[in-house]
Amino acid sequence: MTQQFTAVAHANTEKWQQLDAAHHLHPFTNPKDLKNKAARIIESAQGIYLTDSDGNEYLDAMAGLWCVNMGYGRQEIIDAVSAQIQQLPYYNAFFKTSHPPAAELSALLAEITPSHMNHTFFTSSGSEAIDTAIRMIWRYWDILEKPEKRIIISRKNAYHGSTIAASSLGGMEDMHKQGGIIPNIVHVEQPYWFGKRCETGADLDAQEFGREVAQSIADKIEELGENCVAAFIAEPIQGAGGVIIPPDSYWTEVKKICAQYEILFVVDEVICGFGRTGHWFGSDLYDLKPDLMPIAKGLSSGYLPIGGVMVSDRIADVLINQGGEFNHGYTYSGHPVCAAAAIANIKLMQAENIVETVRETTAPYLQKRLRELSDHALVGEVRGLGMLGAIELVKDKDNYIKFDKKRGVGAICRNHCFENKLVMRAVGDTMILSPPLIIQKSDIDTFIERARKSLDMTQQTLA
Ligand code: PXG
Repeated sequence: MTQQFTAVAHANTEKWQQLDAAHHLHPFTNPKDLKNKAARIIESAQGIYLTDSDGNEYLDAMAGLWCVNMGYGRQEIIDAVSAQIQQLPYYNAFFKTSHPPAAELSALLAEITPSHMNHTFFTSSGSEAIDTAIRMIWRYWDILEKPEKRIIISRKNAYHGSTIAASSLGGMEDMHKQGGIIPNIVHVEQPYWFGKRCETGADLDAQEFGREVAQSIADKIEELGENCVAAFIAEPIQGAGGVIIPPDSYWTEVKKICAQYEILFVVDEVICGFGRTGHWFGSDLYDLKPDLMPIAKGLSSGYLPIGGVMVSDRIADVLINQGGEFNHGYTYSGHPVCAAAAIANIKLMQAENIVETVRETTAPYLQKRLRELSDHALVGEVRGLGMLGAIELVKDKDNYIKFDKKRGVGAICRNHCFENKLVMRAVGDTMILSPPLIIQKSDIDTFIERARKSLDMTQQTLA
């Protein structure tokens, strides 16, 4: 029986892989590599586990792509989506119309986001939210008759999405190489202490480094001229950049700089929002008081595509009372079915007190167990906060020496993770994790066991 099942499963796997290889262009993938090595076909999922078309079960320590915060198969979200799609599958928010899900979700977001943020502009993704934020920033300064304020300062190695504007705003060089960047975007240093420590070989004080990197923002504003700078954008903790947790001194200093200069402060909460750090938003954790706050991913736990920009009262007042029409919007802004998924997701988070559970119970346990991996010969640093973590793989941990990038050590480790039924992502040689917020202590034990085994196998492969 089992043998028969496996044979059928394999036949299906091959069928999907062939169709996929013949017709599907994948995001951030070398298509030639994928042609030679067939895609893994994920067919179903429950809780924090994924099942592929051969029946293998993987612990998903990435929550999909940092988004399935409440886990897979949540009936409350499925039911809400199903009811809404029958009631009203689509209507728009243009031309002075609205619908109950968009109205209810915007009110719910006003309740859970920082108290000075009470308005949302809806989008279908994080990238669209970033584009919307850029257009809002420029609109804001135009309304205030300061059209020369155009430049947005972002950080190297930041990821803010893949549209032309969002990839420009991001600091990923490999993306910039393919098509350049739009004007009026500049990048400053990221607060990546471990990277700098390895790069310079110098014994670097983390707090001093945090202050220096923050100061580079002020220096850049001075260099460009305050009258030309429109905004500074940053994630509370850089996610796709490698889970970069700044030294405490960094945000203390950046907050002072943002208050000192006449610029808008945009906090990208696409990954850190909705409980990921053990707080509703990364802005709550660091008390950031953003002017604009792009959101997506965890807003609907990834069940349906929805994002948005939260707008502070100060900015909303200008846009609403002085601005006139904002010539911007998407067909699917506030899509009723996506909004229904987001409402059900947020209500589920509230009903299960998931943010408190993460903060007080499961995240401290994850972080404690994660740090046990520091004793491994390959591990140069373990860092983490809330349900975010990073494991730096290095050649010589005592002397802070990284591997040659060409060896692809992170990719080797990620492949061993798959063999051990674990999904972790590699950013260069940094293994990163962002599990569903519903992960239990026993699952965390399983994660650590599989992660250590994968590290051992990586070490053997490299020997
Ligand atoms: N801001 C941040 C901070 C993000 O992480 C976006 C904006 C764009 O969101 P959309 O919904 O347009 O993808 C993101 C997205 C990865 C990975 O491999 C990360 C993201 C997307 C895809 C892959 O870590 N983050």
